[in-house]
Amino acid sequence: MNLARCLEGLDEAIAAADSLGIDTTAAKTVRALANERVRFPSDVYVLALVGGTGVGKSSLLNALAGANVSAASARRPTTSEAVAWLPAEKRAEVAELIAWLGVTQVHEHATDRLGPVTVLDLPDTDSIAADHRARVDALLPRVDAVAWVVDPEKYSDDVAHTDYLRTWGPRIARQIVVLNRADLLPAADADRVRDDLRSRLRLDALDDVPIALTRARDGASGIAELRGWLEQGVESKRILTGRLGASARDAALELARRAGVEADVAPLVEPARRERAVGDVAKGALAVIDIRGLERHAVAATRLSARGRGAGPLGALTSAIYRLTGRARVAADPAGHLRRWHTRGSLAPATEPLRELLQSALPSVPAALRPKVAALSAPAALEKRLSEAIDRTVTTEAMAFRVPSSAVWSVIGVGQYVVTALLIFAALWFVSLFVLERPATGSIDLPILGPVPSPVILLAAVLLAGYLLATALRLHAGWRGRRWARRVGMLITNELNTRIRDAILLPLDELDAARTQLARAVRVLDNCA
Ligand SMILES: Nc1nc2c(ncn2[C@@H]2O[C@H](COP(=O)(O)OP(=O)(O)OP(=O)(O)O)[C@@H](O)[C@H]2O)c(=O)[nH]1
Ligand SMILES: [Mg+2]
Repeated sequence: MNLARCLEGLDEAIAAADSLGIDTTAAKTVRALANERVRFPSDVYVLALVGGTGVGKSSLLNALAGANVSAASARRPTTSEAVAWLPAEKRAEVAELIAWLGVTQVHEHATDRLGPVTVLDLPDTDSIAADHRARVDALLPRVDAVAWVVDPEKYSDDVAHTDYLRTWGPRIARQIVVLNRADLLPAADADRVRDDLRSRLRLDALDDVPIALTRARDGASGIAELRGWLEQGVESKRILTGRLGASARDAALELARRAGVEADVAPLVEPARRERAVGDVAKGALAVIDIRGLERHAVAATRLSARGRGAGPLGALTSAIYRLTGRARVAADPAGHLRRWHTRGSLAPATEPLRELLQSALPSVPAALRPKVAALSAPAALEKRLSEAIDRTVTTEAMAFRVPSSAVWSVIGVGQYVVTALLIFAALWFVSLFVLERPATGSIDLPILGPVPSPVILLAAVLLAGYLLATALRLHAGWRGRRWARRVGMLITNELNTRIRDAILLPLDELDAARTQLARAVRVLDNCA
C-alpha cells in the first residue's frame, strides 16, 4: 500500500473526527511523527529492545554485537539511557535520525549480515525508576520495529501485555517477542512455555507475531532464532512503510471506535423516527403559522380585488375605502398574516417531538458524540432554528404573493357600469313621470300582476341584473380565491417541510456524513499495515 495514500487516509479520518467533536490530539501526534520520520533516511530502520528489567535486553544487544556494547549486570535496573548500535557506514546518514530519537550513546558495528538496522537497547519498563519507563514511552512512537523481550518469569506479566503489547502491537508492523533466559527452563518445558506465550499473545490480538527463544548469556550461539528473524532480509523501506501505515491505521481505528463506526455506520437516529419527528414539528409549526387563517385572508384578498374590478362604480368606491381605512390590511392581507406568525404563539410545543427524539436517541449515541447531539437538542437552539426556517419560508412566499385576477371580473364590471347607467336612466324616467304633465308611459301585461308600467319593469329588470352580476362576481371570486388559497397553503406547507427538514435534520445528516467519511477512511487504511 502506498504510504502517502495511507497518511492521506489518516488526514481524512482526523478531519471527519474533528467535525464530530472527537478529540484528535493522539491521531494528530501520530500524523506529525510520521511526517517527521519520512524526512529521515528510509534505508535504515530502528529496532528497539523493550522489556522489563533484567530480562536481558542489554545482554541480547551484546550477543548480537559480539562485544560489550551495553552494560549488562545483575544490578536492577542497569540500563538508564538508551544505547544505539548502528552500521558504521550509515553513521553519518542516520546522525539526524539518532538525534531525533534523542539517543546520545552510539556504537557502531561493521557487520552487514543483520541488514541496515540500528538496534536500540532501552531502559526497562517495570523497575522502581519511573523515568526509565517514561523514556521508553517517549521513544516507542518513534521507532520502526520492536523486539519485545520477556523471560520465563515475566513472560505473562500484565505490564508487558496490557501496557505495551496490547497498546503498541497494532501500531508496529515488524515485531517479535523474544523469550530470553530460556536456559532457565528445563528442556521439556520450553515448548509448553512457548505455547503458553502464544496463547497469551492471542489474547492481545497479536496472533501473527513471531516468538524467538534465546539465551543471551551464551552469546551468538544463544540467539540464533532472533538473528534468523533479523536476517530475513526484509527491506527497511517496507518496515518503515508498514510501521507508519500501522500507526495511521490504529490511530484512525481508535477515532472510528469513538465515533461508533468501527464495524458499520448505522445512522445516529433511525430514519423512520426522524421522519415522524419532522412531520410532527411541521404540524406544530403550521398550527402556529395558522394556515386556515392564511386561506381566509387569501380568499378575502381575492374578493377585494374582484370587487375593485367587477363591482361597478360603487364597488370601486367601497374597495378604495377598504384600502384607505386599513380594513383590507387587517382582513385581506395573506402576506401580512404570515409575517405576523410570531404574535400567534410560541414554538416550544412544536419543537418538543424533536427534542424528545434526540433525547431518547442519546443513550445509544457513542459517548464522544453525545455533546454534539445534546447541543442539537437544546430547546433554545431548536426553537431558534425552527423560527429561522419559518421566517425564511414566510418571507420567500410572501414575496411571491400575487392576488389572482380574472378577465371575467372586468366583463362583470362593464355589466355593472351598464346596470348603473340603466338605473340612472330609470331614475330619470321616474322623475320625468312627476315633472311632465302627461307622461307617455306604456305598460306591459304581466300574468297575475296585470298591466305594469314600463319604467317599473325596467327598474326591476336592472336591479335583478345588478344582483345577478354581483352574485356571479362573488361566486367566481370566491372560487378563484379558494383555489389560490389552497395552492398558497400547500406551497407554504411544502416549503416549510423542506426548510424544517434542512434546519433540523441537516446537522444530524452532517454528523452521519462525517461518520461515514471516517469509516471510509478506516477502510482505506485497512491495507496499510
Ligand atoms: N541465565 C541467564 N541469564 C541471563 C541471560 N541473559 C542475561 N542474563 C543475565 O540477566 C541479568 C540482566 O541482564 P541485562 O542484560 O542487564 O538485563 P536488561 O534487560 O538489560 O536489564 P535492565 O538494563 O535493567 O533493563 C544479567 O546478570 C545477565 O547476565 C540468559 O540468557 N540466561
Ligand atoms: Mg539493560
